[in-house]
Amino acid sequence: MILSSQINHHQTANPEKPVLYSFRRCPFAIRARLVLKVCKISVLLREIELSDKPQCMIAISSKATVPILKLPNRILDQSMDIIFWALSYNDPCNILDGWMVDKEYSEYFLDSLDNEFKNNLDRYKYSSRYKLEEEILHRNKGLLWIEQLEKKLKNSEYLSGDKKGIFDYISLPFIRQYRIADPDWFDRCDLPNVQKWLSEFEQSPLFQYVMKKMPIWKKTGKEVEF
Ligand SMILES: N[C@@H](CCC(=O)N[C@@H](CS)C(=O)NCC(=O)O)C(=O)O
Repeated sequence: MILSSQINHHQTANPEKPVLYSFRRCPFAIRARLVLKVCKISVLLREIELSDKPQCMIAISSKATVPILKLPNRILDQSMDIIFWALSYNDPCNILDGWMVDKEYSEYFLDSLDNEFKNNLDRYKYSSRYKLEEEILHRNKGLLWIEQLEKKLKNSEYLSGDKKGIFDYISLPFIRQYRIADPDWFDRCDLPNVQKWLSEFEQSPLFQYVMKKMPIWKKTGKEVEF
């Protein structure tokens, strides 16, 4: 539940505080909110609807996707730019450490997540638009990618090692979305480590916090101290 003291009427509050345009269910926005929270960076969150975007959001980034972080002197309109900016500002849990160990692998991981896996996820998730065979094809291609995570999680508790790090935070929201497409099927798959990893994450106070329902800024004029 949002406390009334956390809600500000826009234009009046903290003009220098970063403003985050966000959409609760968007996995790109979720990963940005997760890392901002881990980095203890406070922002004013403006919850949007994808079907009715605020003009001022489109004005600062014509591609108009969420998340967008408006800093006093810069606009960051890619989730990974927001994440790297946050980590360069404050990384109290050293979640970036794993990224630096093998940068080539890190970049491959990100690229295959954001392109190959996300592409298959969309074609699986929105399969009413595609044929049934296509749904299964893309579900299976996505599963192949998740099986690589399963192998990693056999050897270490998290994708980033013995504590949660950047690989976990950037991928968990997408694996969650994959599960949501057909939870019964996902829970029957032979993915015990991924299932445990995902379920622990969904129950964590951090995840509960970043998934709190927010008032729609355009409709209510209310932005939330996040
Ligand atoms: N590459 C972008 C992708 C962001 C993205 O595609 N967000 C979706 C929502 S999940 C969006 O805003 N889509 C625009 C729309 O549906 O109009 C990032 O990493 O931030």
